[in-house]
Amino acid sequence: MSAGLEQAATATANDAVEMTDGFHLVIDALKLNDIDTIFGLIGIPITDLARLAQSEGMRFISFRHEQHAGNAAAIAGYMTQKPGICLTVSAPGFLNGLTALANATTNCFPMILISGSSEREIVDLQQGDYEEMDQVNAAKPFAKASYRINKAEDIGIGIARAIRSAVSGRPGGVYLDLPAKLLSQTLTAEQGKKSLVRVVDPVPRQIPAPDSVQRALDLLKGAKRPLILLGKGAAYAQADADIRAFVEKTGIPYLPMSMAKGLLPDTHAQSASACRSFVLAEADVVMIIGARLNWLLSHGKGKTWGGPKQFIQVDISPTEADSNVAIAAPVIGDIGSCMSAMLAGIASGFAKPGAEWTGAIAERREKNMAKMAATLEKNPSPMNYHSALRAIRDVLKTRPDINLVNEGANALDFTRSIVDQYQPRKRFDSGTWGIMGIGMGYSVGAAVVSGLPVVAIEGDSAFGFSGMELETVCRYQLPITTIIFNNNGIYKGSDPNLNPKLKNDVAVSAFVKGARYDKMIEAFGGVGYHVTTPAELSKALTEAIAAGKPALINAVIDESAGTESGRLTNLNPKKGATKS
Ligand code: ADP
Ligand code: TZD
Ligand code: MG
Repeated sequence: MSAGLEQAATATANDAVEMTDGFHLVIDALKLNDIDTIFGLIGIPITDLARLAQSEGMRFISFRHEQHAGNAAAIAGYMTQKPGICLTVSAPGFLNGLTALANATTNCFPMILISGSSEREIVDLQQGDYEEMDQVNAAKPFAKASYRINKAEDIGIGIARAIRSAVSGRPGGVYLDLPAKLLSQTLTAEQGKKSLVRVVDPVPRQIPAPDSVQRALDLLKGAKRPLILLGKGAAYAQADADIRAFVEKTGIPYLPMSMAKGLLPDTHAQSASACRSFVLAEADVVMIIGARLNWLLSHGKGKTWGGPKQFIQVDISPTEADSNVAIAAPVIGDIGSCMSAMLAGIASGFAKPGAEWTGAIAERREKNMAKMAATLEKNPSPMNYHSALRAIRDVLKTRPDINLVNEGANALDFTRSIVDQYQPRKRFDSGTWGIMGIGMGYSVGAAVVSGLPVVAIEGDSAFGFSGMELETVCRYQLPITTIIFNNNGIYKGSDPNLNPKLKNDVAVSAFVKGARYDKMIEAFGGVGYHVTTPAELSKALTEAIAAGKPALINAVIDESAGTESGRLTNLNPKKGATKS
């Protein structure tokens, strides 16, 4: 070839237009919006998407079941105010992730479930494609929004729309459908770059109306027995300093909902947790910040709430007010803006509640705490929830930065009331649904996002829902210590089989006796402990946290120590007159 021809050929090659495709655009769009981690499980048609994410510098945390990847994404969203991303395959993978999406929506956690989907024209004519399902419509009732992107040039705007939907206003779960064909569509790199969108101000402040703030303050100022109720919305809002300042400047006693524990340290002098029933029944004005009057608060009425009272509700959702009972003073806006307006409103002074109210609370609090301390000091054999949790509480006191994941029935209720939290957004539990199965997903999400240790306190039943993710924990060498409260079953392991003719069957609540969950983690190279006393538990937990490696402590608990449904006995329907 002559020198001239050679030059011409090179010029043509250089002129060849640089191309991009759907795979790259999805990753570029996520990265452009500062999303650096995907939780998921690969397969057709998203395997290469996951590979590309990893090779392009994102973290792809690969799970054994999509529900747990989804739960990890949801808790990441709660911790960071950025949507957690879960990536799954079509139909069954999508459905496995959908429980987590619904749970995120129910708990107001921002997440995006992204699933690959099969050929539209085959799915819509129901011609039996591989993993065929109309995922966009299936997701709708369970999500805040459900979208499909059909054209590569819409990937930028589609992802922007999903992000904004997940995090703005009341946060929740968003479904985003990516048909297989979309991923291989091509665009010129230049067109692609131009199509990407960086979301400006994804969580815009929503300033409360000044008259709503004044109305709330007037009500609060006139109260004789005021109470502040902090929910996980308050923890999510990351307005920690203003919330604390407001509580302390007003001197009003407060109650944290379970995931709001630690927003102010549980040891705070104004915490009324130790006399919850008393303050709920006796308060005359209750200011709710980022909590809903749902079943967890007896819907704001009935015996729990005692005499007549008036409510102030601080929330981002205008329709939350009056959802269960009349709200005298709704303050609608983001909690950061609301609390700074409320603080400004009391800058010139606030008369703290009288000694009659605070004194009565202090008296009950001391009495209940002394009673609890006496119960906790006992050392029954076998261990019960109290003695085991005393040991755990004392170890965790030395590491207030540790993330605590908690699920079960008795294992949940006792941990919530016995283990103190000292920092905000460190407690993640069964939440609004009372769901079992969040354990390992939340643990992985919390460990990955925070880079800090996680201790998961799990009922043996609760653990079973996500137990296979121990392999994930070990694979990524995450500093997660899982403690199993092993009472051989759901609520109790001691119930009898009600039909002795079925000799090999046990009670509906019972599991294999003396199961060695510690050996499960050993199968994946983690460290297992089997403990039967508080001293052994304390030693194992201290050692496991210090090692910063995957560990599981099988803590043997008296199989008859629990109560049916933990503290929710009243929610069990009663058997009718028919003989069972
Ligand atoms: P808990 O279970 O702790 O009682 P809920 O999940 O029931 O809490 O309630 C959380 C509430 O917080 C929801 O009503 C939600 O709209 C609200 N919320 C969430 N984020 C914010 C925010 N940034 N500003 C104001 N309200 C918020
Ligand atoms: N399935 C799902 C997804 N969520 C649920 N809440 C339940 C079933 C019902 N359930 C509870 O509400 S608690 C619980 C179940 C099965 C387990 C309780 O047993 P545990 O805890 O071993 O986890 P304790 O310490 O034995 O009470
Ligand atoms: Mg159990």
